[in-house]
Amino acid sequence: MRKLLMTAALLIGSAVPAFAETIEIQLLNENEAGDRMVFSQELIRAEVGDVIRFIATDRSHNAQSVKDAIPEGQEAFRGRMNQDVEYIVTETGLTAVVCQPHESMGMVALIVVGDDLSNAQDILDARIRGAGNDKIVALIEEARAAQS
Ligand SMILES: [Cu+2]
Repeated sequence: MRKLLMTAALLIGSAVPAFAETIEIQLLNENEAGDRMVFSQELIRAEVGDVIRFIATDRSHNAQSVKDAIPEGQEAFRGRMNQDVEYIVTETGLTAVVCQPHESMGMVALIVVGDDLSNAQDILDARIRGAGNDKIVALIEEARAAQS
C-alpha cells in the first residue's frame, strides 16, 4: 500500500512540467519605448504549471483577469492597487488581463497558455473598454499569426 501511494505521488508529480517557470510582468507608468501605462510585456506566453507574477513596480496600477475572458477551470484573479499578484497557470487557453484604472487607455495584456487559442471568441466577446479592447484584438491577431 505504501509503495502504491508513493507511485501515485510520482505520477501526480510528473503531471507538472519539470521546467515550470515564474514569469515576471511589471506594471509601469512608462516602458523603454516611451509607451505610457503599460504592462512590461503584453503578449505573455506560458505553460501549465508556470506562475505569472504581476509586480507593482510603479504606483496606481493593478492587474486582474476579465470576466468571461479566461479558460474554463482557470481561477480568476484580481490584484489590489499597488500590490503584486500571482496567476498560477492551471489551464491552457487565453486570458485577458487589465489594469482597472488604465484599461480604457490600453493597459492590457493577453496570456497565451500552451499556444491554445480555442477561447479567442470569448475574449473578443468580453467587455473590455476603449483602447484596451483594440489592443486585445491586436494581441489575439498577433498570437494567431505566430501560430500559422
Ligand atoms: Cu495601470
